[in-house]
Amino acid sequence: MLRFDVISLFPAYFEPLKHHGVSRRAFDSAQMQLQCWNPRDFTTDAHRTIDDRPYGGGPGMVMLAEPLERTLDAIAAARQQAAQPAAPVWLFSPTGRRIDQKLVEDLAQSDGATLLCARYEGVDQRLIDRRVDTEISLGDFVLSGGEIPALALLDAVSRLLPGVLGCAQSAQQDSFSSGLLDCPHYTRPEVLNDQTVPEVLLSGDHARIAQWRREQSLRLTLRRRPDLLVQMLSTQSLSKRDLQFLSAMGYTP
Ligand code: 4F9
Repeated sequence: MLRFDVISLFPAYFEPLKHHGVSRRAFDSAQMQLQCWNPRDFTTDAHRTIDDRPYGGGPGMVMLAEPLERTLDAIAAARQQAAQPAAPVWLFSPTGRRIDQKLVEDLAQSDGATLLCARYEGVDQRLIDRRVDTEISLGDFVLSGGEIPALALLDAVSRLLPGVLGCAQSAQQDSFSSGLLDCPHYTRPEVLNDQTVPEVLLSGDHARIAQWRREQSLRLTLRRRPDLLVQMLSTQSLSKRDLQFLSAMGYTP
């Protein structure tokens, strides 16, 4: 069972995940469990303070280490009480390592994680040094907090759990699962305004269709994400036929 403990000042963000779409099925089938923890509940002063001004001056506020530390202690105790194994603590931060499909796949095979969603300018570094195992990022942009990256990660994990997607194959055919970008898709009608469906997809020739899709994926990856091709070359994940196609496209590794 995948257990996630999410630390957030805005637990309401996480409710929709349990009630809608693909992720809902992961909760309904009890493959995934999510508990939210509000650090404000672990403050000790009358104002329930969770942040303060940064030492050294400058704009913004910094989240206090102590309420977060008590929250993390409560989570560790709750896991232990439920006889669930300890899990790593991840902090969402633009300075973290980029989240990719490999990280999502590994997480889906694990016991879960504690996800720390920070607000304001950040978290007291001493809390990070003591209690955070990994900092992870959704990309090179700044958000107002870690809630949305946490939702993205939880959604990505939920759809990999057995039976959660309508069709088990669809997860394997997505972008990145093969190391390449996904190919284009078409459905009815056969002619839309003046746009037709590629003839090969109507041919019923499954080998030709598979080859066309592979070539489309290679072409798109070459154009938009050549870095992914470099990665596939280094892991020898491209077939001789792939390499022939790419070199016909003018690609020289
Ligand atoms: C976290 C941005 C992860 C991108 C957290 C402000 C963040 C973020 N990926 N931005 N707080």
